Amino acid sequence: MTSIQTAEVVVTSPDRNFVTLRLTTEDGLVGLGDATLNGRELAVVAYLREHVLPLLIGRDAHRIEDTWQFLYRSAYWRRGPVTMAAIAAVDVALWDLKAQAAGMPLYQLLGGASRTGLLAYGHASGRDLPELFDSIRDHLDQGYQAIRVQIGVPGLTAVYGVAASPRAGGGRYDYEPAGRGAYPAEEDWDTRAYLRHLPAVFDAVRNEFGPELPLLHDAHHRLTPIQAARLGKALEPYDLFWLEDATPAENQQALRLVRQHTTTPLAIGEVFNTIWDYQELIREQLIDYVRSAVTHTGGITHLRRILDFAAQYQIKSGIHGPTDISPVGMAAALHLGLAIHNFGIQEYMKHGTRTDQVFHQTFTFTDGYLHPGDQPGLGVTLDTDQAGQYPYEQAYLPYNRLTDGTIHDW
Ligand code: EZ4
Ligand code: CO
Repeated sequence: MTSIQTAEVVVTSPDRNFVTLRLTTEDGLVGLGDATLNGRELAVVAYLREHVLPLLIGRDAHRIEDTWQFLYRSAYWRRGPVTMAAIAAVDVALWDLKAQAAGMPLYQLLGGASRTGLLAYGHASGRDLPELFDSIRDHLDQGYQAIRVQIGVPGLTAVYGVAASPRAGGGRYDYEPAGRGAYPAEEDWDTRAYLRHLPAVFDAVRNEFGPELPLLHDAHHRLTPIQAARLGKALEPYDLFWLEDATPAENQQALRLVRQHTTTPLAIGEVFNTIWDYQELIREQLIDYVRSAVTHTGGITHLRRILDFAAQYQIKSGIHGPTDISPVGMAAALHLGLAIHNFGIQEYMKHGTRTDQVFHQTFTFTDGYLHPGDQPGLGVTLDTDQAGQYPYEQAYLPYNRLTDGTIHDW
């Protein structure tokens, strides 16, 4: 038995807000877990500080499964992003500790490497085609070998995933950080305009960059099932790696209709948080990729369970990895992705330089492939002095209105 000695939550905002759980054991090891829930960060902080951390002191750090079940079942109130992000942080910190105690990189405890590296995709975007092409070239120059494509829609002023200015610091398209301020930014949306525009964009991208480059697209929950079916069908000639979040999937049966109409591969799940959210999607093979983050889905223990279930149906991983996943959450995704058999692709955006000063990482990105590195544990350390220099800042995700003013999914 190795007991947990201290448990604390560190909130820091170097380039955006991050919530990190930091556990220490009696033998002096430090384990980290990511608990960042974009735009609702302090809810998870309170859940951890008020309800979870007091339960951890004195527990055996090596009983990961038992601790997971204890936190999930003893709360009585199950599931939900806040609960599952809090459990995820504890779970990942315990895996970090166990792997450090074993003197091995975490992926070794998950079964060892199933591949040499993890294919990553980056986010290219532009307000129009010339900007988009520049962004794709910029990503190819950085080594990316798979690219998500998002573009402005004529007549709309702001569209999800499209950089407001073509080039932010260091070649990073910095549209992701939630807008800092006391009220969310408003964006506009017109589904018919989007559906008219997008196939021509993919036609142009294929003509410019050829047939081989894996291309992805995120519809960000905006379409009805019949609209999603139409888009998937229209994009078939352009051989997408996946179409993501074509329609909101609280209603899992809605995907049956989309599936019947298109062979474009489908990815879903970044807003999901348990295996139950995927039950019909996986069992009926309605999707091709699981988008859950380690950070939002109960940690390595629970996401592995989902991915093992998915493997029985030839469904692969596409673990969520935007910049609102901290380097701790990203490292956890990389160890898991390296170990499982049904790895698909890993989303990866570089964090800003201040974030890299707060979180020291050992994972690498070389020629389009990520690797978690071979340090014992997760391979990420938190510089608490640096973290202390960037206090929490209130920030909200944007929201969306149709042209007649109706609030829409964003
Ligand atoms: O908008 O993580 O595929 N990636 C995404 C992300 C989400 C943000 C929300 O916090 O859709 O960029
Ligand atoms: Co997405």
